[in-house]
Amino acid sequence: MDWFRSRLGRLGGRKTERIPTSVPPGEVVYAIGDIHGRADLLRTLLKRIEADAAKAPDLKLRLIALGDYVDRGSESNGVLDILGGLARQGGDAMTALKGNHEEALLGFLADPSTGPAWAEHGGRETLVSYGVTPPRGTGDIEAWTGIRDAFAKVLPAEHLAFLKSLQLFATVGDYIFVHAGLRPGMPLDQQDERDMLWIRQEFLDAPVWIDQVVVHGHTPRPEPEERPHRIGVDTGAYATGVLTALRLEGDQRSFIRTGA
Ligand SMILES: [Mn+2]
Repeated sequence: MDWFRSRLGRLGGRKTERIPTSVPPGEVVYAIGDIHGRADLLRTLLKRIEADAAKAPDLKLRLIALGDYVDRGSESNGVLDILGGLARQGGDAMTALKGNHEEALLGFLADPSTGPAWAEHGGRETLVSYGVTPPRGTGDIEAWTGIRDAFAKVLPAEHLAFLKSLQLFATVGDYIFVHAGLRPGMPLDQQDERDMLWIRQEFLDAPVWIDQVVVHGHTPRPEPEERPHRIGVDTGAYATGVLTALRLEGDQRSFIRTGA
């Protein structure tokens, strides 16, 4: 892929400079990183966001959740309750994006043969949070069909409606919000859903190729990661206890987080 990289380098040309980026005047945006079943941290972070927003009551508030709400942590049920409620109340003030783990949950509802793989990547904890006990080991397809049916029965209609409402990306001012990232070298309208939910290194290491900055989750880091073309907000909440939100106002950026 050397030809591709060198071409991107020519297109980019601004490897270290920060692109001038801002959100529209009069708005404050909070973009929340990967929650992964940590309803406790989400509640704490939302309180901190509420306190921060109260300092500037005239600004129009926008919340953007960057996906991966479920799996791994023990309270996926609780997380979908909170976010679904915000989405129903919030109108255009609340944007919830789709992560690869929401895709996996919806995939399991459609096709129970995906159960063992999903369970192994954190879906087991999601099922348990809804009171459904998955088979030991991989189990057989009949067992997983039974689990799918049991899960579909207990999953609240509001949770399912929320999961089906998730967007792939959002733009505000000079920022693009997406769960995993974008395929380097491609304009936004030619991006593929699979890349937006799954891409890692090719995006993370890419030079600048568009005039916007991508705000994303998906790849956990000990600290939020600010690069010329992207800002990574996933601080591995389910394992670290640190859930992070990026705050944007005018051309200013800062971070709000749980934990120390
Ligand atoms: Mn992810």
